[in-house]
Amino acid sequence: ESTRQHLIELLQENEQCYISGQELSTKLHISRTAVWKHMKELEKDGYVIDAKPRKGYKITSAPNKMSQNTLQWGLQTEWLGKSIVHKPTIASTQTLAKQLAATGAEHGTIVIADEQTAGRGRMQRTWHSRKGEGIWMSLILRPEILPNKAPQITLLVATVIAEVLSNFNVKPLIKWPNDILINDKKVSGILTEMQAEQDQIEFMVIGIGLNVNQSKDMFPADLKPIATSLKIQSGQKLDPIVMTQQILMKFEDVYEKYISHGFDVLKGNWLKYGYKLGEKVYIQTAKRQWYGVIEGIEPDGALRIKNDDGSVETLYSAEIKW
Ligand code: BTX
Repeated sequence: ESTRQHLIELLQENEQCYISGQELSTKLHISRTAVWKHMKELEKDGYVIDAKPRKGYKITSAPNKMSQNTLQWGLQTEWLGKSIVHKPTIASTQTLAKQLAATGAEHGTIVIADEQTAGRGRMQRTWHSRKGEGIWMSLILRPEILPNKAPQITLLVATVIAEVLSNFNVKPLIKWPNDILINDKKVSGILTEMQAEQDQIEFMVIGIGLNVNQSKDMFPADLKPIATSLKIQSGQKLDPIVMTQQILMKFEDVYEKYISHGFDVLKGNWLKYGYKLGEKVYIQTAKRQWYGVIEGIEPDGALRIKNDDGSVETLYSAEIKW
């Protein structure tokens, strides 16, 4: 951990009061002049620092430019986001996160970018992710669950995003398994990838794309009819840093509940946001295609379908025509 990182952490712990140059110097093992120099550097980055003679230093505001430091400033989590890799521009956060995970990145590491030049969706589809318009991030997890339970984590992420969005006066719905819609348009997509052995997950990388501040005309023509942003839907411009922090804090909380109690405790939350519950949809699997009514999800996260002949079946993966 760098001195600067440590300095920011100390200042954050003492957010309400001043911390003396002497104390910082002792804790960081650097001279008081070096402390002062670091403060000047922080100011250059947009931190507003209140320095009082005989009292010390206090940060009064963090810059609103996304960085590892600004994301960690005010992020109240135990393990999620303790390690953050932020890139102004990148091909895909997902690709970098997978590389980092394969070379030992710790559980809870986050890769986030202002812009992706080759953002990906499922099945080689592209994810439009322009500079500063949304949240483009990938979370590295090493859950101690069986690989066949991994899809539950996608559902968990979807409920977390839906819950955070619902704080902004909008009605998000989860289109099973991995999209979040508002007013029938996609505001967020989740991409789950993993590396596993038969009975053990080595790592999962969860990609989250969330449209935050686009206005209608900012989407390319092919996306205009199907995509939306939180700004369009809520009428407010939102701070991607704060939104990211809210998602991470909520995620850590819900993830821990999930790990200790299983998916069943989250089922009710998912059902609050389920898209087209009780409606008939067209379902395609590798073997057949048919119309069925979405009844809900099972305690393990599988989709529960009721067929015309009254029979009920559960699906773990399927393409659905909504
Ligand atoms: P998906 O395959 O379900 O959805 C991809 C489809 O969504 C595209 O084919 C297009 O029709 C539409 N689409 C593309 N961009 C957008 C957008 N910005 N808003 C709304 N609709 C769009 C969903 O895949 C999973 C997407 C995950 C994206 C994250 S971002 C961080 C991480 N890095 C990365 O490369 N991907 C993930």
